[in-house]
Amino acid sequence: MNPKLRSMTFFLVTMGLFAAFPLCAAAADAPKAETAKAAKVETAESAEAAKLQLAPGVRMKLEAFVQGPDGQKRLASLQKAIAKMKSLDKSTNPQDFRRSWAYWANIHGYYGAQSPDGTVAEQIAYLKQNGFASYVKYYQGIVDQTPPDQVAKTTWATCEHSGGQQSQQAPNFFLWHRMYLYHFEKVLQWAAQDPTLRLPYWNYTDPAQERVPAEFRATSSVLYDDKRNPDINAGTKQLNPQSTNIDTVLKISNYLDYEFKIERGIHGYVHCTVGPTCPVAHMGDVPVAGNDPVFYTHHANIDRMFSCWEAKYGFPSGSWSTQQYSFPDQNGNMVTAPVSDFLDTTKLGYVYDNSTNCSRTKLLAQATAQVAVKPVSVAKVTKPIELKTSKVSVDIPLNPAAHDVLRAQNATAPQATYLVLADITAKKPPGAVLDVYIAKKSDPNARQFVGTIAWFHDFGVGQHHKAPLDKTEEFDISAQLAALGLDNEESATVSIEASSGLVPVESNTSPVAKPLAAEVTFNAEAGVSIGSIEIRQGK
Ligand SMILES: [Cu+2]
Repeated sequence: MNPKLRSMTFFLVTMGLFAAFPLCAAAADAPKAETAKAAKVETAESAEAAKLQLAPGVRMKLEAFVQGPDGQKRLASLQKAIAKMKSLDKSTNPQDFRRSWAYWANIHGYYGAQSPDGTVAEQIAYLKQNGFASYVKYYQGIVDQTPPDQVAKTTWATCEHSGGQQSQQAPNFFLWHRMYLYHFEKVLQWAAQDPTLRLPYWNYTDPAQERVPAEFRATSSVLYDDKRNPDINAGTKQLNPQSTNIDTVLKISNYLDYEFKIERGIHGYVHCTVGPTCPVAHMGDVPVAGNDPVFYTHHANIDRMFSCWEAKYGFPSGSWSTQQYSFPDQNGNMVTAPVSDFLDTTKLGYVYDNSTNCSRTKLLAQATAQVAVKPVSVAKVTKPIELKTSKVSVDIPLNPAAHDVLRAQNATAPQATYLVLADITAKKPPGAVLDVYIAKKSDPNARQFVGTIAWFHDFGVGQHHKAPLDKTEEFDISAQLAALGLDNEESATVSIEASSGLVPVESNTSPVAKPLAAEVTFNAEAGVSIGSIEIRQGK
């Protein structure tokens, strides 16, 4: 539409809205009818909204979402919405483009000349230079994006992930993503013409739900994405149920601490293992992760973990809560709001089917306020540990004083004991996550799983201008120590093993996942180094 015609139409529409006298120009009839129609839709929508406000919609676990005849309707609605959004990917109509699949992925991140993360060509060159040439094929079909207008310039590539050591550097990981999903869900509802549609969540914190849900693995489905680990798409591999256990993290009452642990832990782990690896498209590479439909079910579960924390500890507060973010709404208009508007999901019209019983065991019941006692170093190895091969074991000597602390720990458990891996660096992406185990030196086979270190957001061409990687991982090992009983041992053995992060599907019943060294593509050139390993009581 040329500018003259546009202002003419605007004038006529305005007249249609506000003029008390009838318009005589025949040309005015069309816009007037449009306006009336729009008003009608508005009314219907607000009536619907009022109804929904009384009873917030429920975001369900995927296995319940698809259950029974109603479930098939919900699934059809979700598929219809995504198909509709994808059909708008190349729309030149700004309003429709803002409701497209590509646009919403771009809000999370994108490649292009104007992107802070660089171009597709730059990322491909980065992969080739870093031993990841075999993964270049995953970038087939991914093209540079250009923000067409100011709304896109404001909203694209705005996702909040912490870029450094301190959680304070990105205190709005949870809330940015909650806003993102909120508006995304509104667009889904518009696209499916179904105001009851709510995002399902991938319930992988339940050990029975570690596979990518079947609906997302059906190759003919709009929910399918071929840019995932092939084994996970084939359904032969699944997430490691030990890496998705958030029980100890749920005990953290400090909000920013909890957010940081979830983000760097389970959130990054799921990204890198669905991967196909980090930093590779889609899920493993921040700038393009939002292109995979499973992204939104993953983040719905992360948002639920935020709700789990809120249900236990109340709404968090802090100076970060005035931070504002902008998103397009379902009509394509940009809306800006502070994150404090998004603390209570019932006010947003949704709740989770489970946000009060989030742990596998009843550990939450023990989450009493921790006594502030000075942290005690139980044992420490300060010589840097280099991962020149995919596996390394380190002995941590335990002296009599250490035994005393461990015995006292077992007796009264005043506070948790942690395994702290400090100053973890790598020059290149390792291509594998690291699984950490602890055992008695005298009985290495009876080892206990400690946790997983993933590299989401740590590598990729966009990371060039960021500070060098240096992270510290801290795992609560109180339960593992209780199981092992180290209080008479000369030393503990900590093993660090490169892993795909996935386990065979049939291992569901096995308590200790077997390592998958054979299938790991560990980049030995990555120069992974761990500055020190410490067993520490308290923090
Ligand atoms: Cu994410």
